[in-house]
Amino acid sequence: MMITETKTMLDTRTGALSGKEIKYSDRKLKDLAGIFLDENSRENMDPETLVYSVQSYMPVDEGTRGGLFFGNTTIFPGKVGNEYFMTRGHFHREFVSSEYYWCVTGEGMLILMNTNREVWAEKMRPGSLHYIPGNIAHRVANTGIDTLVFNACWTAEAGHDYDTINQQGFSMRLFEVGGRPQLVKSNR
Ligand code: S6P
Ligand code: ZN
Repeated sequence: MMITETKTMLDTRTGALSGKEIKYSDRKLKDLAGIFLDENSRENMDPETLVYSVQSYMPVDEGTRGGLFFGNTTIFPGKVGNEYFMTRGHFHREFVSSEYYWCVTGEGMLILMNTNREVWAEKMRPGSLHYIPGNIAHRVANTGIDTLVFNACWTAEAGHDYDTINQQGFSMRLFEVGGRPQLVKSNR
């Protein structure tokens, strides 16, 4: 058997992926219309502000039975109004497809919502491990003053449903209230 080097590397101290198969995407304030509650504040901020960036390693085609994907997400510190910078959030198209998140650096909150629109959250800090059942919507907010980095592993069959969140949002949002993160009821 030949012995080879893997072409893909994960820096376990920083969470960063490297290698030519890694895909990169950036989400700036201009890409996140309708995601934060306070659209006025978002429109008054620099549209080029980077909110989060994602690295993805997808060694098999999307939809491959039994396949696994891996990701690294960096959320920058900041707020739109009083709402922390966060990911768009999504349901998986396949409700049987679960996911792991684990925090590498920074502090934040994993916001979860079931199909009855009940919301809860788990604190993220370096080393915290989060199991996300396949039918639970998930988004992450950076509640700290430094960047929040988390890695993720999900199935190639999962698929992403962003439309439901775009249309209905989460039923609770994470705001800074009196200097602390607090979940607050929201219509969208
Ligand atoms: C994919 C996984 C993550 C997110 C990333 C960005 O299933 O949950 O890699 O894609 O954290 O969040 P979002 O909601 O914009 O895809
Ligand atoms: Zn996911």
